[in-house]
Amino acid sequence: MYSTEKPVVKYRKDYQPSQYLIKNTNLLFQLFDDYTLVTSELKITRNPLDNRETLLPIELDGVELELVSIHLDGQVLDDSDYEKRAHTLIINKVSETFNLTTVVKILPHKNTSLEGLYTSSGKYCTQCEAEGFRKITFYLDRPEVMSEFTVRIEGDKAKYPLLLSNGNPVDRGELTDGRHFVAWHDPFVKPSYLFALVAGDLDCLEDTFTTMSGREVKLELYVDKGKLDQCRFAMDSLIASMKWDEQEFGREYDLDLYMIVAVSDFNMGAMENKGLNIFNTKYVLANKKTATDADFEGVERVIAHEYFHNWTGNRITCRDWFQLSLKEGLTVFRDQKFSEDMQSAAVERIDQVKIIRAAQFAEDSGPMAHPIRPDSYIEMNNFYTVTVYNKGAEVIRMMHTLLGKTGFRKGMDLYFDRHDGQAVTCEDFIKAMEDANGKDWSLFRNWYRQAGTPVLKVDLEKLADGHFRLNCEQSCPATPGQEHKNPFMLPIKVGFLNNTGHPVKFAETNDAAGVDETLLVMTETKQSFDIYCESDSLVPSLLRDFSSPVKLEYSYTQEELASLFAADPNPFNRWDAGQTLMTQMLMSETSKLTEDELSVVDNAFIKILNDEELDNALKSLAVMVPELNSLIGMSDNVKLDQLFAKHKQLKVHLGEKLEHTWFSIYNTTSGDTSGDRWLRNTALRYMMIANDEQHFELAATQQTHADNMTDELAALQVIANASEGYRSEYIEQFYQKWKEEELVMDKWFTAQVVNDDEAILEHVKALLNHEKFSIENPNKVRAVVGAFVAGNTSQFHNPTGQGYEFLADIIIQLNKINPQIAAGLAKQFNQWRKFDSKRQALIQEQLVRIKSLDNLSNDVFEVVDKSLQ
Ligand code: 0A1
Ligand code: ZN
Repeated sequence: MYSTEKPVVKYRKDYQPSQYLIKNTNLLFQLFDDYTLVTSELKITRNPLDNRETLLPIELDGVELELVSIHLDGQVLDDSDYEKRAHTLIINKVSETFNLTTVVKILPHKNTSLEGLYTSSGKYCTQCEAEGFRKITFYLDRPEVMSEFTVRIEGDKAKYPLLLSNGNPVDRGELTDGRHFVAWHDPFVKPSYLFALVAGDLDCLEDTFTTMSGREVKLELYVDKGKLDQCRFAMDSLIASMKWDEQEFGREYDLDLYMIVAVSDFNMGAMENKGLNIFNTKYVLANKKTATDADFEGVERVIAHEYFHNWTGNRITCRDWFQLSLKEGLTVFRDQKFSEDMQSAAVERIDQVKIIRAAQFAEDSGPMAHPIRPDSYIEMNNFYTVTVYNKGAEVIRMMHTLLGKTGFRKGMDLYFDRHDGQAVTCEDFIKAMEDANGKDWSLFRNWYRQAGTPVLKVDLEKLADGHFRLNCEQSCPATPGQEHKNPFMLPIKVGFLNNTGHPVKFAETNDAAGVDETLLVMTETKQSFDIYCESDSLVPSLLRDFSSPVKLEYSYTQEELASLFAADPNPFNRWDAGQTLMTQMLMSETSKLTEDELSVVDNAFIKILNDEELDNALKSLAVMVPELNSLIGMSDNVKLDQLFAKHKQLKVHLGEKLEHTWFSIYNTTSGDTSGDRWLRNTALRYMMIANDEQHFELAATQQTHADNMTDELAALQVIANASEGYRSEYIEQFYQKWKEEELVMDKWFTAQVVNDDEAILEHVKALLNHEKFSIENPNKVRAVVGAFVAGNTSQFHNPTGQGYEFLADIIIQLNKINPQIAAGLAKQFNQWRKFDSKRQALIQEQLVRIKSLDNLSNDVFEVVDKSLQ
């Protein structure tokens, strides 16, 4: 919740080890209707790493706690022996080891921040990362303080038959007044952010997994009553993840029990609490009828992500929060690799890169730009970012690319051997990779130190027949607090096509045997690489698979891009060539696309669509016009009105020009696989753009008769986007069918807010009053507000500024209810300096309005303050 404490900036350079550690944590939770009592007994000792001369007063973190009693080594403490401040409890005189017992009263029912202990549809649950544990009890709430936890939960047996915490259940029994208790012990030491508690009445899907050493692990998946038919896929994904981590990294699960609980009210995707993951329902519940193919992929990915954290995050955790990418970048990389193995690797890679370009490049060029290992923060929750997570994963991927699979595995093995059971730093990880492979990666560390997206400029020079040279130059723009940048180590994967558009073999020295592809490693600002190839001219296929997270500049002609799009053997680069081709046209200075430009694209699309070798998922990706967010994210200066007009022009042209092709794809593609459904629905989208009245019936029939949510929703989306007419009938039909399924309602809301219509904002506002909407539920806020702001780019940026005012109103409202979600939305303003002066003034006005609020949370303050600097 927001507080009256002044925002304080914390710096990485100020890190000092905690003077005290907590060896044992013994907690008692007494759940009552209106409040909860938390009794905590802590065995505290001096940290052996501490080298300060004197023992300082111990300062425990605690926020919004009502202190009921406090004992030090069994003695009641006098008021003069301690001082309770807004966020801390300071005990003046303590010794090298002591026991501290506190009792506090907390109000989970009133906790709308969804941090600490709160309630969600009748059950209790917790979210402690990053600093939520301090809302539960007084504690040294920092990740390097790792403790052995014992937890006893007492509550009403009828309302809360299930009482869960981390580790293994060790005792249970009846109490008076219809109450009961369960006690838990977690044999693995852990930081407070991994603590979890759940109390409720839930259904459970059970299964087992036999580990590679033959131990049987019980798997339990808890969901709200009546949802068991939406759990099987999540369970199968968990089993697949457990197997994969054994095969790929030799990592076995350690406890005898693995529990997952799904809750409707959750700020993020999920949380990796030891042995008791808590998930947003969105990443658990899925069956064919209620979830789209994309939802299934999301479930599989997030289940895997949280499971992989058991080793990369829990067994080895972060020393301090500046090191967050140590666990997040690495775990995202692991979940990406898993998804690449489960799905199509190229499709997965394209999805990952789209996130980097649309969201991470934007963050990297805005006021909140930070290195993957940030140097400072006010509110840690603001740093669960695409930079720390996704760019962090790109940095790990570069290590993998440089070392190869075997070298990377060696590094991982050494990292686990050295640091199991410890709280460590990013530096420790790099060191393990270096030591295991005999490398010196001094330069590579710049990826951890420097913010900003490097620009890689390349040209190809022909020196003589058969002899070419790739000239590369890298630079990186200034970011807040970092004027000058040093060069990065850039792995650049390349291949070549010849002038007839065929892949060719080449060599890096005159006498070497030809290869299809090579990895160039750039370590300086400017560097050249010789290429030998018997061809008159070459088209380079650069940065294959996006081998470094940079912006590539190469002056390709449209013909060269079209030939890469038609024939690059690297599927990622093939897709990328199409995107670059369209991006160049859309971002050029002209106010309209020319007939020539349009026909280059439609011809290229025809070739792709007729390519019998290419699978339908890749085809669908290839024929998607780059998203507006991605175009905005990649550039520093955007003429929005011109961009919107050209973007629309291109889509309408492709719809109309290829209308027969889309129609025939729609009619001849079966809907049996996710790739088929994707392509068929892409065709439907283009057909509706071309002529929504003519094809309306088709969409309506699809919505009515679909036997899966992918098709049903795709139809609803195009219908909701069509011009008036019957639109409302089908929106209503969908509502009546699905109004009891919360997650489907989220889709229903979103489908309605991405309409290009000028009047849409009024409709968005009306949806906020819909009975299925709740401002306290983050999924609903994301479904309506988030989807409008991020998904309806043209109307959010409507020149009247009403979109901006609307967003500011919501941020102001959420600032009190859920600051973390409010701050996340406030980041949507961060791009403002890229736009025209009129829009800049309108956004600035809203930022100033937010900043002048009384009781502004630290979360929102940090975002708007940085944005205005
Ligand atoms: N560690 C989780 C994500 C997470 C982070 C913060 C949260 O609340 C502030 C909640 C969840 C993960 O990476 O999945
Ligand atoms: Zn994570």
